[in-house]
Amino acid sequence: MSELPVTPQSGALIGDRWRETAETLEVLRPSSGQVIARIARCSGEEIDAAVAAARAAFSGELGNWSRFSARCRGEWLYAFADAIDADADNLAALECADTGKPISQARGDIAACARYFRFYAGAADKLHGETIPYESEYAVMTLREPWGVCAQIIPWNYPAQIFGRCVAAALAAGNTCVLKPAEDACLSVLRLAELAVRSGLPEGALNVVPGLGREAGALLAAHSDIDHLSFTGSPQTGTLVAQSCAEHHVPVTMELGGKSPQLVFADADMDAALDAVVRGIIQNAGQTCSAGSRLLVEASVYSTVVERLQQRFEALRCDAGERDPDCGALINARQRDKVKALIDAAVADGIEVAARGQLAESAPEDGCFVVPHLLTQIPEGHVVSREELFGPVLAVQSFADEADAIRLANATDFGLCAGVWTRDGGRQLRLARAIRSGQVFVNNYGAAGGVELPFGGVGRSGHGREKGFEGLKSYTRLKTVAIRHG
Ligand code: TXE
Repeated sequence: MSELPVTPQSGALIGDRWRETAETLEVLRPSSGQVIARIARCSGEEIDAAVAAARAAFSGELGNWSRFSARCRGEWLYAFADAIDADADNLAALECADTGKPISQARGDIAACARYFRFYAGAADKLHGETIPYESEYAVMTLREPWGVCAQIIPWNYPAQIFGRCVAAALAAGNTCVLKPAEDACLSVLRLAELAVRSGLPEGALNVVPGLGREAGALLAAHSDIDHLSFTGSPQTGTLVAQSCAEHHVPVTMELGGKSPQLVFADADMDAALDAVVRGIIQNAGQTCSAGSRLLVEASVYSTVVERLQQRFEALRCDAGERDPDCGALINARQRDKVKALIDAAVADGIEVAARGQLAESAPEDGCFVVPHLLTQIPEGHVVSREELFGPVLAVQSFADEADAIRLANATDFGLCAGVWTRDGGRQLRLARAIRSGQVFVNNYGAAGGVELPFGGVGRSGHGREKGFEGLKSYTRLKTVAIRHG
């Protein structure tokens, strides 16, 4: 297996320095289990220092970030996007080795990261308040102000993309950041932070504190000197983080995953729908918060759809990400064992494995692979149709009519995305309104990737919006100013 193209930083970025920690953590390549790097294991000392550096940079005591106008911030973000593009090969190779995802998907993630920086670069000087008509002797306006120090706790499934989503928006709005990447995959984030410093980001504007969730993550969430926290991860950890933030009345944005349905009606463009259904569950080996992990099919076309999907699933191959397979490895042995156990439990409950993909002959022996599974005969309310498995496992159910389709689509506590496949315009609108989720995609399931599109959930999928212009607004607070001029 190829070595890493560049050596990632093994410390924490605090101010403009990389600080080594007393202890470090091993980083494993998911496709082989081999150790590929060591990263910092931050403790209270580093978290305090990082928050202090971000605070000093925000208040103007450190660096000159606080003196940058919105236009200057945008200019820096544009320059940084160019630096990401120039280093795209290294970044993609790190992302592929660290997460196990196919190299073409890793390249797409790095391109998306650069797009976040360009989108928010252009948006930085277009964020403004409003004037509000009031009594004649008053002038009333709203101001959009940065929160201050923004903490960001991000997961391992899309490290570079989520870095772009959170950091670009927060910096564009004038905040400073302390980011805790996931211990399971953070090499691209460390490289991006290194490039940010080299691109002239003022000292303290971005601080990166790798470490364990229960140590570095918990300490950051409980810190009394952060002004906002954005979390992406599991609902369980999200609850703990939100509870810590509530202690200091710190506002939070929570992006907590999903159990998103794709609804296929008999009148759909079947080729397009089934292509998107397969892509929607195998992308990143199903470890995607917006994965279309439930397929709801109109009863009259159910058998045909299952048959056509069987052929597609059987043709899928898993291998090391560097070989650019259909499906890469899962992030670690824990996730692999969890997904396998859920499949075994489903089979024990009478659920049928209608088709499965295969491991390529070249796949390394000790990799964390789970081949794609197509599950049918699912009893209503079964865990595989309610809970996030976070693996390449598609649960198929049938529905009788539109009302039944809506009932099944909403039969989960999650509400992140939904795909609706029908040519009937009235039905498109009715379903878009009736489905309880943050995003509904009609006759596509790819638009979720657009950095311009606001993204976030309802219910157990979380709250608040990232991406798009809404994402920029969520990194500001609104102040009302009323001037009585007589
Ligand atoms: O997530 P965690 P895990 C879901 C997915 C997956 C499950 C478990 O279903 O199977 O979560 O994955 C940090 N205080 N998603 O255990 O724990 C941690 O270091 C503060 C969905 O990896 O939520 C990492 O940086 N922080 C998801 C981040 O939280 C803590 C993406 C996410 O880890 C912490 C990932 C604590 N006590 C998993 N404990 C999505 N929405 O896309 C951990 N962390």
